[in-house]
Amino acid sequence: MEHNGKYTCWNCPAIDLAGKVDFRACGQSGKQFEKKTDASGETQILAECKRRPEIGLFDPMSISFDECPEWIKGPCGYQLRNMRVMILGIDGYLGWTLALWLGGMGYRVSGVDNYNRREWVKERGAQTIVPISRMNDRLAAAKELLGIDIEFRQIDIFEQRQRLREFIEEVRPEAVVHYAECPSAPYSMIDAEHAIAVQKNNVLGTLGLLFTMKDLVPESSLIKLGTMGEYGTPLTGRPLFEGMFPADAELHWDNRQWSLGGELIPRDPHSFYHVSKVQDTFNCYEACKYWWLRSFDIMQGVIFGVHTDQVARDNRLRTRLDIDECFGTVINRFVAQAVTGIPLTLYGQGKQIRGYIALRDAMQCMTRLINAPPEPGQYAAVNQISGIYSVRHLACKVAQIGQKNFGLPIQIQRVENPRVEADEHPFEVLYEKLPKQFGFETKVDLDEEIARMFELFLTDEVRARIEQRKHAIIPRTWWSGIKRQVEQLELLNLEAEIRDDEQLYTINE
Ligand code: USQ
Repeated sequence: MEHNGKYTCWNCPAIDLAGKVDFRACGQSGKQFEKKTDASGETQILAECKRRPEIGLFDPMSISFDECPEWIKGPCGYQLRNMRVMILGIDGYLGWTLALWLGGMGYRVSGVDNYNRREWVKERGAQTIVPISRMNDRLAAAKELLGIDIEFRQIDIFEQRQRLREFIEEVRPEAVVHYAECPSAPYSMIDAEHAIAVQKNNVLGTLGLLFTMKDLVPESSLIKLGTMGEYGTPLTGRPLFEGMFPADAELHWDNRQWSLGGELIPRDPHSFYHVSKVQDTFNCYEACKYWWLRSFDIMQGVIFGVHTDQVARDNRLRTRLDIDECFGTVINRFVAQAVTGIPLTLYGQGKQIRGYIALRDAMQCMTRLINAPPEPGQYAAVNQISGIYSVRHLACKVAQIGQKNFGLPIQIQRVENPRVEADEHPFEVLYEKLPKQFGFETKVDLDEEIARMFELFLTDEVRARIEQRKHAIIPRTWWSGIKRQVEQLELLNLEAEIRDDEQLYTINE
C-alpha cells in the first residue's frame, strides 16, 4: 500500500479551508482532528477544492488520496497531478538535483536562487570540482534533454522579500522546499562577519518566508532543510528522537515525574551555522502554532554522492560538488583527497559518529514527504539518514575502494581538530519515520556510491579541477578563531587500521 493512500483532503494543499474551520482545535498534537457534528448530523468542517470546484462544499476527511482523481500513483506514493513545487536554493547541490528529479516525475517545478553558494565557495578560493553551467544554460539543457520546464527567478529571499512575494503569488506553489541557506559550519566560524551573515541569511530569510507563506499560500507545506547537527552528540547517550519526544517519554527528577511527549527534544548545536538551524526550528514550530502552517523539518545527516539518473545524463545537467574545508562534506572530501594524493584527514581521534545519506536517497525522501503534507498547524520532523558511521570507518572504506578498484596509493592521517566537538562519544539515533511511515527504502549502497565518485573524480577534467584547488582542502578555520592550517598528528598504518575497522564492523553487525 502507498504510504499516503489514506491521507485525506485535510492534508491536501488544494483544500480551501479558510474561514470554515476553528483552527484552535488543531495544532501540535498530530492527532486525528475530530469531526464535530451538530444536531442535524452535519459536520462543521467544510471545505472546497481549488482543483475541483464542481464538488462544492464537502467534508475534507471524506475523500482520501487513493480515491481522488487529482492524486495519481507515482514511484514515491500518490502524487498530486502536476503539483507545483517551488525550490528555494535551486542552484545548489541539492536544489538542482531535486529540480530535475521532480521535473522528471511530472511535478511542475519553479525555483529561486541568489547564487550565494557560488560566491561563498569562490570567496574561500575553491570551486565546484564538477563544472556547472550558468543558470540559463542549465535551464535550457533541462528543457532540451529532459523536457523539463523550470520557472526560475534570481531572488535573495531575505534581501528581496517583495520579489519573492510576487513570485509566490504568481506560481502559487503547493509545496515549498527550502534549501536556500548557507550549509557550512566552518564558514560560520570564520569571524563575526561570517557568523552574522550566515545567521542573517538563514534565520531571517526563513522568518520572512514564513510570513509570506502565511499571507499567500497557508495550505502549502513547507519542507525545510534542518540538520541532525541541531541535536549534537549528547555525552549521556540519550537517544536522538525525531524532533520531539515520543508520547511515553518521561522526565524523572526530585521524586517527581512529568510527561515529555510531544515536546521538542533538546538541541546542542556545535557551530553558529547549526545554531541558525535550531533558530529556524523554533520559528517554523511557532508559525505552525500561530498560523496553522504545515511544515516538515528535515533533520538531514551528512550528505554524500554525485549520482541521480538525471544529473548523470549529460555534463550540462550535473550538480555542483564541493570538496573544500567549508563546503565539502566528509565522504566527498575523502574521495577527492584520495584522488589527489592527500592523506585522508581525520579530525582529532576520527571517532566522530554521524548519520549519513546519499544524494539520491535524500531525493527519494524529499519526494515522499512532499507527497504526504502535514495537517494544518502541524510541525513535523524526521531524521533523514540511511546509515551511521564513524569518520574512521569512512576513511577506511574510501581507502579500500580507492586501492582495490582504482589502484591508488592512499594514506590516512590524523590531524588537529579545528572544531569544538566530541571526537569520541555515544550516538543512538532513531530514524524510523521515513521507512515506516513514509515508505522510504534505501537504494544507494555506500561502497557503490564511493566507487561512482572515484570514477567521476578520476576523469581528466574533474581531476584537474581538484588539483587546481588543492590548497582549499586542508582546514584553516578554527572554532577558537586562530587562522592556521591544521598540523598532522599521526600517519596511520593503513593495513592495521583497515583490519581493526573490519573487526569492529563485523562485531557490530
Ligand atoms: N571531518 C573529518 N575530516 C574532514 C572533514 C570532516 O574528520 O576532512 C569530521 C568532522 O569533524 C565531523 C564529521 O566529519 O565530525 C562531519 O563533518 P562534515 O564537514 O562532513 O559535516 P558537518 O560540518 O557536520 O556539516 C554537514 C553539512 C551540513 C549539515 C551536516 C549534517 O555541511 O550542512 O547540516 O553535515 S550533520 O553533520 O548531521 O549535522
